[in-house]
Amino acid sequence: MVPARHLSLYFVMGSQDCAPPLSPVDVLKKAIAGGITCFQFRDKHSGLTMKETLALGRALRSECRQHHIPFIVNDRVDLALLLEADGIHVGQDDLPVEDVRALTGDDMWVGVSVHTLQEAEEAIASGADYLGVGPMFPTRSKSDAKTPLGPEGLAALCKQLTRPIPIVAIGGIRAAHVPDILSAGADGVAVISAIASQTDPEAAARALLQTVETERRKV
Ligand code: 3NM
Repeated sequence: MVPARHLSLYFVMGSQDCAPPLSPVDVLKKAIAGGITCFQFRDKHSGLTMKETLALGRALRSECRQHHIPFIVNDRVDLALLLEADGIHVGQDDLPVEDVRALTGDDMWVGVSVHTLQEAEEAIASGADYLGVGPMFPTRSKSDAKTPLGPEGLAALCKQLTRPIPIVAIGGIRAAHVPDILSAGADGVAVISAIASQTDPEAAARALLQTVETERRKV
């Protein structure tokens, strides 16, 4: 299992999420300065070649290593291995958790995206280390996002889970949503645009983290 504290402010990003003048490395540096607790490299439909993706991954990985931020790779076991990632995150249409583990061994965390209670139970049974539950709200960062669950849907899912597991909520999340999401049962929030699309990603990350920490004391 992933220690829940790493999920407090989970930043997801790839080159498709950043706009000039800031490069993905610039954005990550600022997000780290603002206090993110985990980073997921998710380069999708960005137009980068595999070689370029690997080079970018290496640069981002190096930033995370320098600052002791867990580095997770989205979908791709090959990239996760090459980048010596701390974890890999898979969706419902990606490799099953057991097959990911057969390739990565037991040391790499495996996170799974789920949208329903059944998917969550299956992911737990297959040995997932944490769940990403979403989308919470409408999002422009994922073209095939499902119907938003809202904090109510998340609360219902968390309440019915038969075994506990660290949970991070994702999808359209802004600082104002954090109280409802944490009281619904999530350990933290995962965001793309609430940090990557902001003119000041560092300030955006800092404000999000502060809200998570303030709410955590109340829950
Ligand atoms: N996964 P933003 S929603 C990567 O529902 C991702 O599983 C989702 O981006 C899911 O914070 C999403 O900009 C996009 O809304 C999150």
